[in-house]
This record gives sequence, C-alpha cells and structure tokens, in this order.
Amino acid sequence: MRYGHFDDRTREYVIERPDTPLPWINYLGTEEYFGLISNTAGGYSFYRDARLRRLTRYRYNNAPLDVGGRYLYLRDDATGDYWSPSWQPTRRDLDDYECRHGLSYTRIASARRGIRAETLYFVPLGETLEVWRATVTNERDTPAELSLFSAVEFCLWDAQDDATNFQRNFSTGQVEVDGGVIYHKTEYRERRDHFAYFACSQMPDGFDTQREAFLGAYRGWDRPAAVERGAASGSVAHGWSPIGSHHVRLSLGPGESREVIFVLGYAENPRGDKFDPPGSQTLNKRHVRPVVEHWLRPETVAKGFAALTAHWDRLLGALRVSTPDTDTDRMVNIWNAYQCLVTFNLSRSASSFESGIGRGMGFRDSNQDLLGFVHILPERARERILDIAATQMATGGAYHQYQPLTKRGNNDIGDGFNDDPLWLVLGVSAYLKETGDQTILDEPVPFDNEPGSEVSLYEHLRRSLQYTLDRLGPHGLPLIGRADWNDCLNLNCFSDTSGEPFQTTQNATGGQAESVFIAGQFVLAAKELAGIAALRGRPEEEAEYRAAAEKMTGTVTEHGWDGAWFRRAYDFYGYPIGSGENDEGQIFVEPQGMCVLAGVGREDGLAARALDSVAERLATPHGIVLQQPAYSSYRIELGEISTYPPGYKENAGIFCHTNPWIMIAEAIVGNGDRAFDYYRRINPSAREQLSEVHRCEPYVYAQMIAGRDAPTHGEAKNSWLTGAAAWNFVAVTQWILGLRPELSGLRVDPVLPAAWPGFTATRAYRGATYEITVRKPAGATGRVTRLLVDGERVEGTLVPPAPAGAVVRVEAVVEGA
Ligand code: BGC
Ligand code: IFM
Repeated sequence: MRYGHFDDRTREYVIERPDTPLPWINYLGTEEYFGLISNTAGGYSFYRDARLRRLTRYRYNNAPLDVGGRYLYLRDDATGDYWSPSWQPTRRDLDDYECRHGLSYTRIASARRGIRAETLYFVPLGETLEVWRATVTNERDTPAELSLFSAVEFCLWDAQDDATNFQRNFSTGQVEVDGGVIYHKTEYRERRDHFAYFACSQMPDGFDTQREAFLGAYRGWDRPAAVERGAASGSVAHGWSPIGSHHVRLSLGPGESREVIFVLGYAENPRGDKFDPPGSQTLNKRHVRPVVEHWLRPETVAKGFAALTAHWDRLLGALRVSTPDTDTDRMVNIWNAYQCLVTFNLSRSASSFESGIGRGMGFRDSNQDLLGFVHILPERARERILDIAATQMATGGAYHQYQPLTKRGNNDIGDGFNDDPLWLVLGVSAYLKETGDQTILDEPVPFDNEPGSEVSLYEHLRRSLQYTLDRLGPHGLPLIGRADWNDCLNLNCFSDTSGEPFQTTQNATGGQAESVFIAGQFVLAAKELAGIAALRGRPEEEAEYRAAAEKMTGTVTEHGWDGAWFRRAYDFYGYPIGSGENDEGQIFVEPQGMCVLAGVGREDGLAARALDSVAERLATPHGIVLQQPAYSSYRIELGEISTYPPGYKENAGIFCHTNPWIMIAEAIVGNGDRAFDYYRRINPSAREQLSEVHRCEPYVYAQMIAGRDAPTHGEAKNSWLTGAAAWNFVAVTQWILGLRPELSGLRVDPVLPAAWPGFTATRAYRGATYEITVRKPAGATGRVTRLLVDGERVEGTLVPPAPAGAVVRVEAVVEGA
C-alpha cells in the first residue's frame, strides 16, 4: 500500500494523505539554518547546531506523534469553524490534502469547505531564515471572512537545557513585539548576541507571545482558545513559554486568492556594533529590519525559491543516469543524492530518530558520508577531511566523535573503536580519485587540534595504518578495541576480583578480542595507500603497504576463514565469533562484504563461496540481515549486540549500510543479477508499495529494517541520517553501473543485470563532462569488452581524465556471453 507517489519531473514525493504511518519528514536549509519538517508541518528549526541554537521547541516521543511545528490555523469567521491546513495539530477533516516534499522545500496544500490553502516552506540560499508562503484561495461563490493564525513555540536555545531546567527557564523567557514583528530575545540580556524574529507580510490584527494566553489553560495545540474565539489576546511573554503567533484577517471575494508571507529567522549582532554597547538591554534590530522587509516581498520569495531550484539543478547535474529501472533512476538522480547531501550537512544530529541533542560528528560516519557527496561538492569534502583529520591523535587513533561547533574531539566518548582511523584513508582516497587534487596530501594537519603538532595529511594516513599494525592480537588479526563498525559487538569483557566477567564501556584497547572485519578493512586501506604512495613517487612506501596488505590477507585466509564464510572475530577468550562452532551468531555479513571488497579470497574462490553463504543464510526479501542465528539471550561476553531482541538493530536486523557491501562484492565477482536484486530489496522507492510494512519514508534509506526474527520483519526505523545513503549510492553508481573514479581516471566497468540492454549517463569528472553510453545484448552477462572514447578505441576500461571544460563521449560495449 502507498500513501503517495513520486513526481520525478518536479523531483518531489507527493504524500496524498496526512496520516502516514510515521511522520514523513524533509529538511529545509542547505548551509547554516536548518529545519526538519514533516508532512503535517511538524518539526523544528535551528541555526548550525541542533542542540545549542535551537529556534523552535519540539517534544520528542509525543502522543500523538509529531505535535509542534510551523503551524497555521484558518478560521471561517462567519461560522467559527477552524482547522489546520496542514491537518495537524487540529486534525479536522480536510476535503483535499497534498504534501510535496521537494529538494530543501516542502509544500502543503489542502482545502476545507471551499477554502484552499497552500503553504511553501523553504530557507533561501545565503540566509539564516525560513520563509512560509501561504496562499489562501476562496473557491466558494460567496465572499469569505477568514482569520489566519500563525504559531511557533520558541525554544530557549539550548535544547537540552530547555527540556530539563524548568526552575530557571520558566522565568527567563522574553519577547518584544515591534511593528508586527515578534522578537524572541531570551538570553539576550546576558549575551546580547543572538535572537529570533517572526514576521508577517500583512500588518497583524493581533498577536500572542505567551503560550498559555494563546492556547488557554489546559488546552493543546489542537484547540487554541485564541483561534476558537477568533481573536488574539496581545499577550507579551514574561517567563514561561514564549511563542510567536500572528492573527491576520482576510476578506476574500469569490475566487480571490491572497498571499501571506511569514518569515522566521535567526540573527546575531554584528561584532562590535556601535548600536549595541556593552550592557545594553535594548534589542538591536537595525540590521535585521531590512532583511525582514526584503523577504516579506512576494517577488523576493519567488526569486529566492527559483534560486534554490537552480542550486539543486547544479548539484544534481553532477551525475544523471537513465537505466531501464525507474526506481534506480529516481534514487540515483534525485533522492539518494539528496540524502547524501543531507547526511553531509546534518551528520547524525537531528531527525525523527536523533534528538539533535545527543551526538557529535562521527569520525567513522563522516568519512563514509564523504563517499556519497564528494562528486557533488569536492571543496566541502576537502574541508571536511581536514577537520576530521585534525582530531586524529598522534598514535593514529581517533576520537569516535567530534563536536561540530568546536571541531574538537569529544572526550566523553573517547576512542577505542579500532576501525575508526582506517576510514580516514578510505575517505581521502575517495577524494583523490574524484578530484585528482594531490595538494591535500601535503596540507599540514595537527594531531588532536594541538597547534604546533602539524604533519602532512599523508602522514596522518600512514599513522592510521600504523595504528592497526601496532594493535594486533594473538592470531595476528587487528584488535577490535571497544568495537569496530558494529558498535554493539563489544567483545572485551573483563573479570572482576570475584572472577565474574563484566562488560566495560571504557576504552578496551587492552583487550585481546580481534576483528576479521578490521582485517578486511585494513587490506583495503593498505592497498589504497599503496596506490597513493605510488602517485607520490614513493615506491618503498608503496611496497611496504602492498606487503602489509598481502600479509594481512594471509592472516585472514588462515585464521579468518570458517570453511564457507569469513569469521567475524575472536572474543576476549580467543573463541571464534561468526563461526559454525557457535550456536548463535554463526555468520555475520560485515566480513563477507569487507573482505571481498578488499580483494581477499578473489583468486582462491573463497569470495564466491562466502557470497553464496550470504545468499543462503542471510538474505531475506527485505534485505540481508546482519547475522544468523540471532542471539536469543543476553551474553555478557558479546556486549550490546545481544541486548537487542532478535531481529532488531545489530542483533540480526537488516542494516541498509552493510547491504551495499554485498552488492559491491557481488559486482566484483561479476554477478550483476544478484547485486541488482539485493539493491532493489532495500531501495526505498522499490519498497514504496509496501509502505504499510516499511512505514518509514519511501524516498530515503533507513538505517535498519527489522530482520526475519522480528515480528515486524520489513519495518524500517531510523530514516535519513545513516551511512546507508552514501554506501548505496556508491554500490549502484560505481559498481553496478560501474562509473568508478580511480586515481588515474574514470573507470567504466558496469556489472549489470542480464536483462538490461545497457544504460546512459552524464557524469561530471574533474571539470569535464562525460556522456556515457553502455550497450549490451539483453540477456547477456559479462563485462565491458570494447571502449570508445570520442570514437577512438581505448584498451581496457579506464577513461583518462580530459581537460576541464571538455565534453567527452564514451561508448562501452559488453559483447556478452
Ligand atoms: C546505535 C546507536 C548506539 C551505538 C552504540 C548503534 O548501532 O545506532 O544508537 O549508540 O550503536 O551503542
Ligand atoms: O557503524 C555504526 C554507525 O557508525 C552508527 N550506527 C550503527 C552502525 C553499526 O553499529
């Protein structure tokens, strides 16, 4: 069952009914000012940091879900009938409803009893404000006397404090209303640097700024007293809960429309502003007024929206494909690319599943997010790499997270996730392959942000590998530390004085547990660094890394192979995990993907055998589960993984992040049908018709889909902010479609489903544009046998980089078996 449809022409998902299984959200903002917005206008906004500069308040895990947002109320002043044009929060019946989530904007349209309202929400480029453009139309054949109310609830900036520190916060709230503009200035007294404003294009007939005055005592957002009686009370908040609400009256003749624009924004006083002497308690609105006036004009809004559309045309123009599969095209051309950029901007901070309070930027996560947007925003990828690398420690180790505002490592979480450093090598290598910009390798980058400790980025990469080599366990495999990619595989438990084992959340680098996953990742990273060393003319270092990769490959083959698949790990006591010897957790997906990606077992057939085991034991119609059999009880020696009920999260859930590793591995061994089949099983668009089962948004990947052991098998959770976005993008574009940047050019090496006759693509690469056509007889399998670049035959499948500005025609032919 579906709740809407894709409109590929306008690049929108069109939700046709408001009561989606969960709030289906979208993001506003592309630079500094961001917001989440659901299909019923729920959500909140913040400036740069979802915790520290939260503009509007949101209550998590609410009942009903998703109350609190960017609300408008319409009231028919002749009858007293009132409703929400976005359905929530009044949930009064609408005769018509449609929400269009587009690229950084959302449009919600509805009608009730002959009154139509359409609201466009977006954040203009370069601004720290959001625009709501409401168009109200009287479709009746009689005049209509209407009231339109706006409503937002202000957050007192630090969202954590706002949700907990009531003894203080009930007394600090302050607002000011001037010329119809509502200013939220809590904290202004002591800091004098930032405030919010909420303005309306029509001089309001009334306003409210105190929540209780607007709602009435013991009432919720579904039945505000001001709306019910058709008149605001003019309340000015002192303490308690500041809100912003305008009341405007609209008299509309039959067929008449009126546009009312609201602007909600964030302002900081210019540094050293002479109008803001120290100690001043007067709000400095001088620099804000012209901005507000500008954005309240319909022409400005129309232009600003057109600029946003053009911005997305540019971004998404970096890669466009046309394949026989609509779900592939729309994910690659629109939604998957969009999600990759959202993960770049938001990391893991704010979604329906991330509170915006908890997490910094992950070292591992951010390096992987890079893989999905480096072809679109290479300069931003460069900056991000240097930020991440500057948090690395001299040992090569990494803080697991860093804080976006300070860009410093987060001590609360510390280090000891022993896979972390290796992701930096993979991130940098992706950047080099995309851009060819070797200068980044010579950039001086400090350790742990300590001035004076700078070494080249290249040296950081060397330390990353050394970190693994300095931490090998009894089998010569890398020590896992606290955990590897699988955060919940915590194998280093210790015995206390009574001899009883216990789990530690402390850095456990002292433990003995080893990871086959990290071993595979090390082989991959060592090969990448060997390629980079060769590029820099350092043959001894190249040889050193190739030898290290080979040695680790040998160790994996000797100690990491279980007979039909790669083992997962060795625990603290030296017992294998992910082995036929175990009663549960016999086979895990991660090492099968990572080892094959790294080239382990390709020649001796182990890779193909491991992938057959995945197909036999882990693949379900809803995707590939993380491991089998699921753990049926808590096991202290395995840690958090076994705390989840079977089928959820790391205990045998379907991680959309690891599935693409298997797709890539299948492509590597030449199995296009299987790779593509796995791709479609978790492709959100291909799952759209299962929306009542999947429940999350059908336009973006979720972190996890419940595995076969869960009663809710097929239900997705944790949509939007996940490494699944980048990795699925890489799997389909670089391995199935085979358009793969390498250090010396663009590889065209598709591994397609047999039934396909080929596909076409346009890809920007190092400043040139490649118009690519891949042809193959339908029904045939196999790889490219003939490559023509601008009509000239080229040996192999590598297209050398063309000069910037060139348009290059590439024809690849799979003659097929
Ligand atoms: C979960 C996080 C959790 C982490 C470490 C991840 O799988 O998504 O919520 O904090 O594991 O336990
Ligand atoms: O690898 C992690 C990721 O960094 C955060 N979410 C869960 C994944 C698996 O544990």
